[in-house]
Amino acid sequence: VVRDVHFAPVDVTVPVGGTVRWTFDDGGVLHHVGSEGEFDSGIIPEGSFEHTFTTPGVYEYHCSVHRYMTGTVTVTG
Ligand SMILES: [Cu+2]
Repeated sequence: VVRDVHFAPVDVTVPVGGTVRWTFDDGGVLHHVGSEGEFDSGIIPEGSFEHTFTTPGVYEYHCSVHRYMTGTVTVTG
């Protein structure tokens, strides 16, 4: 969930093939989730964004509107 200018939880772990959904629920405040070369939600005020992870690794992502908003997705093999 994207709320209070924060990702909650900040860090998640999923198996290969797992999908992570970010739900934008911050009263219309514009946010974004993106990981260079991996995924990019665009800047949106509400709704949700999903990405399916097909390669193991640790993916750091951030909100380009609020650079201090960061999180990680760990994908286990
Ligand atoms: Cu943001």
